[in-house]
Amino acid sequence: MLVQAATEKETAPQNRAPEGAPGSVGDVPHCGKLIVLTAPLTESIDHAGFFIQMALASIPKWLEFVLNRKYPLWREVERNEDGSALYMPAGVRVLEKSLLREYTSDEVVACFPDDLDKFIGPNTRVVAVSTHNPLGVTFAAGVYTSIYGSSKEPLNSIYSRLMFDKIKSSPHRRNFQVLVGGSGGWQITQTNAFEELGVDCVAEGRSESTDALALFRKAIAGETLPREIKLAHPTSRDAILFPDKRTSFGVVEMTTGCGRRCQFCVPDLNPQIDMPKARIMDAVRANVRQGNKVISLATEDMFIWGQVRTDTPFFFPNREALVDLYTEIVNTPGVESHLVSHCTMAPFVVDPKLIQQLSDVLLPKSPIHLPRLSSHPQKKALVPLIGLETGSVRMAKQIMPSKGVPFSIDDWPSVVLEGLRIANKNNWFPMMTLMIGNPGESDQDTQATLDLVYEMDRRGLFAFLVPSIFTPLHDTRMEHQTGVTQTRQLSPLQWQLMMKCWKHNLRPGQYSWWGPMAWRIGALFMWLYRLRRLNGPNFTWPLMMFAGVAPETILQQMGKIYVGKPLAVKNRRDLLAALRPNYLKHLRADNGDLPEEWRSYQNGVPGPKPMHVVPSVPSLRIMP
Ligand code: B12
Ligand code: SF4
Repeated sequence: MLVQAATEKETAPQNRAPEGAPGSVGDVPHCGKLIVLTAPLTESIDHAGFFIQMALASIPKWLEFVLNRKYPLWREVERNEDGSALYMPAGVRVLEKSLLREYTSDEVVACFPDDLDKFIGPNTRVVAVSTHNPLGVTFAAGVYTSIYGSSKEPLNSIYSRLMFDKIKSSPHRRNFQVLVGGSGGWQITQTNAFEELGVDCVAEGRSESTDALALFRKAIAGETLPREIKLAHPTSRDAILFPDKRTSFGVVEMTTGCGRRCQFCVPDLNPQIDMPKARIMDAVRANVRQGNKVISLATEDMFIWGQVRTDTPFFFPNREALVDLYTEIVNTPGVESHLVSHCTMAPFVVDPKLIQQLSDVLLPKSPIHLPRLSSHPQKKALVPLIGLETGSVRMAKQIMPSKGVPFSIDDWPSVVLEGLRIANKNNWFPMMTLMIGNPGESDQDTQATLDLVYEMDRRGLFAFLVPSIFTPLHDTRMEHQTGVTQTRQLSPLQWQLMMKCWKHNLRPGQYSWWGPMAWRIGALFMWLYRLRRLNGPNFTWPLMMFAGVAPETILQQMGKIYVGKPLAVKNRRDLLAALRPNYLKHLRADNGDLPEEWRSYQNGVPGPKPMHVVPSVPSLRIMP
């Protein structure tokens, strides 16, 4: 029966492995598991922090030696006794949990790409791949490989292809179907890489859905699958599944969706949901039980948690709930470190006390040390990912009109600078992404962003600025728009913005005499050797500025670069004073800077300022 199953795809219509035909490699060697789950190695590794994965997504093959030198063990992963993966990206773990509602643990396995041969056998009917960024065509990933290399492929893509080749060349390939899901599946659809990678179906959406289970049933039955399928996103908190197995970097979902509605954003298309604290904590404990020492909550904006579908707009953070959640996480026995993931800038301005209290809780468990920047006794720092995207109000209005709510997008540069001031004061040094070459971007827009970056420098503020070229992401409100598509198309100003960001990023390293010098000489050498041909003439002067061949003012006088002009910036008090009256009641008195009208709006009733006011606190809600 097993031999038959191995040779005749059409004779395996069962939903499960046939009776008495164990799918476990432990029971019958080479039999294979019915469903094998995997993810590219570069997306599964669980050490050295988030940054290694981001680097793997952004650098070309020929620069792999840099990573190898810094992290010689980065390819080493840990396995369970049966050879399955000890950790996997959260997406694989949720899919696994979803499948275990219908299949037994003998029928489903999650393994690293190197171990696929151990688990794929004659009984295998589905190999399901979860991927974040398989072909490197997303923002910030493609751009750096095209700046530095002849190939446009980041390492992540190279390792993904190795994994797909392995699946494709399996001797059992004709018995199983290859399903791909996860946030990067669209890259395969958009580049029509089905044949090349040997993929039968790309599923977009969540694995909790009944459609997902139906898809697996179909695949196991050997039925032809659609090339592309959409899977529904749960609309309630209870419908979200939480894995009870270890995830890479201890990723546990905190929220889905966002609510700020940026036009280019994928996750914002999902419903805004904040997960129940009890279930987050179960997943945290499960991770620790299985040896994870690091936890990270997956979210688009950590500050909306605890304020979704309450009487208060989500952009006024629920301070008590957040501090309570993070306190419990970092105090969970076994949690040695915690990494913050994504958030937005406006909450720093809205509630600086929240930032201060979170710093008290989170800094001691942060694995990130920035000795030149941090005022923490152990030089610890928090590095959340925040989208800055543009300093041009005109452009921001087009692509992200609600990015800074409750503040008007007209005040976006001030929100960024004031938020960053509060962040830095509390030892938060965000990694901020910028998009260059947005559709319709003019030189004035690029100059406005340069003004903002120069103003950061002038004010001694620091964020790691990560510029990328605009990438129209699938299904977003901007998917049919094109901006700059290749680095050679970048204008001198756009190149200058790119290089100015990296020059700014070198600032913490400028304290040693040799650091910046080595970097700059290296940059000049690279330009001579390779980059001037690759990136064209518009790259030359921005690179000279980066390398510091002459002071920027001289380069400006020579007409080679643009030096940002000083910005008139609103401080927190001015920003609050410009808020819509109906938002005032959500401000917290202990942060200070309150506008005159605040007290009269405390009860939601606009009116004259009362003579005698009893201090009141806005309604608070702590998550159950
Ligand atoms: C945590 C995180 C990271 C972490 C850890 C990643 C990891 N390997 O675990 C770090 C910081 C390292 C990271 C890095 C990057 N990230 Co990231 N990351 C996230 C984040 C916040 C959460 C991901 C997560 O675990 N979610 C929870 C799980 C449960 O969701 P999921 O993976 O989507 O899985 C669900 C479904 O997709 C589906 N599913 C998953 N797999 C499969 C498989 C099958 C067969 C099926 C049917 C269904 C299915 O079911 C799951 C739930 O039911 C997301 C945003 C988000 N909210 O998704 C961004 C996000 C995925 N990242 C993104 C990007 C761009 C990157 C980088 C390229 C950034 C960069 N330039 O460096 C790198 C790439 C790293 C790499 N190795 O390739 C983008 C992806 C955009 C895209 N693909 O087009 C996102 C969406 C952020 C954004 N705002 O746009 N990231
Ligand atoms: S703030 Fe970030 S997550 Fe939210 S919609 Fe904008 S880009 Fe998306």
